[in-house]
Amino acid sequence: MAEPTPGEPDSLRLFFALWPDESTRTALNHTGKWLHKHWGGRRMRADTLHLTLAFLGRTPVAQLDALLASVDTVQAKPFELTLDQPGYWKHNRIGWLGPSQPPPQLGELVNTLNNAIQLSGVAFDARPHVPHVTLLRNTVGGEVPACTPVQWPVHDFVLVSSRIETDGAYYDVIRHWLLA
Ligand code: 2AM
Repeated sequence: MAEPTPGEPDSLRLFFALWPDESTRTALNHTGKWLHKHWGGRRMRADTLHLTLAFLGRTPVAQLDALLASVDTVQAKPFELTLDQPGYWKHNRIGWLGPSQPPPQLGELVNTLNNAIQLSGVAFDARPHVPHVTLLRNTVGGEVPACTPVQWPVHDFVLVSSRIETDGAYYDVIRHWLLA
């Protein structure tokens, strides 16, 4: 089990995500600029763009080894994700891009991951998964414009630790798993 290190936090704010390759990141960022012209708000920094698979929230560092070992058993194949649907949530003023037709492999990956997290003993509130990449915060939304789809070849997923700073969120990728 991981021992707490003096000066290090004893818990981390964690989530699992699809993390874009450079060309997908560039395309997502381009779409973010375009959507910002329509809807305004605050654009997400390009280096933060991702699609959350499972959100754990504050997790004791002492449980990290068990979590990693359990997720090491996840088996899933690479797949192609088409993000073609801009959307807006009024309750949190988020503007996002998602798949109008999520591929079955995405749902299977989320389910397998949820099971692995639960088996690891980490307390976890699995909510229904709505696949989306947040592009804008504090946006007013509006008419949904027709969008050039972003093609995302998904080959891996990652575990991310997030720090909330005054100027936004900063993400550290702790580990990545290949889909094969
Ligand atoms: P959001 O972009 O829609 O806000 C890091 O905060 C990531 O975890 C973001 O993708 C965020 O989604 C997601 N997230 C934050 N809180 C969450 C929660 N309670 N349930 C599910 N996902 C959450």
